[in-house]
Amino acid sequence: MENISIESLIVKLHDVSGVKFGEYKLKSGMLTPIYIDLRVLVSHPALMKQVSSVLYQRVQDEGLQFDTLCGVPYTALPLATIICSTHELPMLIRRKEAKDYGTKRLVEGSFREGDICLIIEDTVTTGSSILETAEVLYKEGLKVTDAVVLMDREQGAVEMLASRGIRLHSIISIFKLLEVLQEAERIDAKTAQRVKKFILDNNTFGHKDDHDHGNGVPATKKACVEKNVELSYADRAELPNVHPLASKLLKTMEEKQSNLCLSADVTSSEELLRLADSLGPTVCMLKTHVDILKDYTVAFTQKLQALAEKHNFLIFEDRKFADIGSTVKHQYEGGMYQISSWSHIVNAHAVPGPGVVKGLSAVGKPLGRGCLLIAQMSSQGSLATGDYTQAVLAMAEEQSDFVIGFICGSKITKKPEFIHMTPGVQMQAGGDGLGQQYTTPEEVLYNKGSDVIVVGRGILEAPDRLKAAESYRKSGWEAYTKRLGQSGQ
Ligand code: 5BU
Repeated sequence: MENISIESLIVKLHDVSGVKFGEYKLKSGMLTPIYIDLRVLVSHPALMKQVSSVLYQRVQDEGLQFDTLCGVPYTALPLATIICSTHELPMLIRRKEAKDYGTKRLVEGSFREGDICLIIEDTVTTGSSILETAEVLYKEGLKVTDAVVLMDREQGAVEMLASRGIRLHSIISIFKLLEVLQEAERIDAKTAQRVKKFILDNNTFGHKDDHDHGNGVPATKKACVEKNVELSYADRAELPNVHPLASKLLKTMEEKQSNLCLSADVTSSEELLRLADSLGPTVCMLKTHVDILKDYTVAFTQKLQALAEKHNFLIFEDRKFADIGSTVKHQYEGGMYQISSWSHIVNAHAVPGPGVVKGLSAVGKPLGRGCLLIAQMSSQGSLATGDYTQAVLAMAEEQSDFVIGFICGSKITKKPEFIHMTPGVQMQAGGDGLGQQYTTPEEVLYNKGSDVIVVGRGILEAPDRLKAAESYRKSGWEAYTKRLGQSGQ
């Protein structure tokens, strides 16, 4: 099969006006600066074939299991037909209206009770059209576990569908689309920025189109989704798209009632181990800078791992990888520190481009490790702002099988699978004279919507470290519960 690059596909979709920029009115009456309408595809058979082929490729890459396949009417109907015809798969057709004569079936085709039906869609905004189709299928006794979509406008569909038990696999994110079209000089930076802002401002779980479908989802969770209410750490841990390591972290946070990560910036390994043992019970994560230790040994990492087991916290080596993929692979796996062998989480700068994540992922993914991308920094004059932060977000979304979240000052995405971690935290706002800027736990967790506070000197320089850690844990937890309470949980 011809190998189709997503980049060339995006440009072709723009060529045929499947994607347009300007000012358009949505069904809801809202004005949007981007309009995606893939109905035109039927007039471009070669492109239609390519779209069907990337959709099917995704189905295969994900190893999705299903008995039959259904396209959301009408645009995705011919796409599903091509896929099914090419690969000889049984298909179902969902009627939009039941015929008022004859059998009055809403779903045409043969199937058995309990069959799994995979949904194919061209574009999603909030996910309501996929849900509508799924509900018609449920009524016929079919099951829906997954949906594959070409274009995701990223306005809450993943979360909304996840809360109803459907995993959404999207091929082109809107941020990727903008990046490619800007690169191809189809749109200017201003247009890209305007669209990004629109998307971020409108990325909500709740939407006018998402009415009550009453499919047996617990009332509270449904209400959360529809009223744009935050999910708890425990709920997020159960989301179908969540990375196993992020899920483990979220569960640990809930269990230990701690969203505190200790930044154990000490230079003696013995002191670090003592800290890990005494403060371990109060933290969900312990962050290291292994290269500041004056006496590193392999035995140290073994002891640290044992303490992480004993006190149930994750280890995060704050290595900030920032080289080409091939080099970071070696830095992560080899050298004297062999970071991948003992650290659950590492972080990386996005400066080199997606290759840095690919390189790290090649080593870490098979080991079940995860990575945080540095989307913003706490230091004064940081260059990681604005468009850069948005590009980091897009990069994370592209490789969410390894990127579990971000280092950032505030929440940068509403996708609940991603973890937001914020350093530069002390009880009193201020700085350290070397550029570090401090914000309080309350500000970070309640106002800025981050998930984890990273505290170093606020604890390390306190007269009683355990007491200080406990007070950061408590104040972090209170800020989080206040935020949940505020949003109606
Ligand atoms: P502090 O003592 O709480 O200021 O330590 C903060 C830690 O977080 C320290 O290890 C930094 O290297 C780390 N850090 C940070 O402060 N700001 C950032 O943007 C990033 C990491 Br990324």
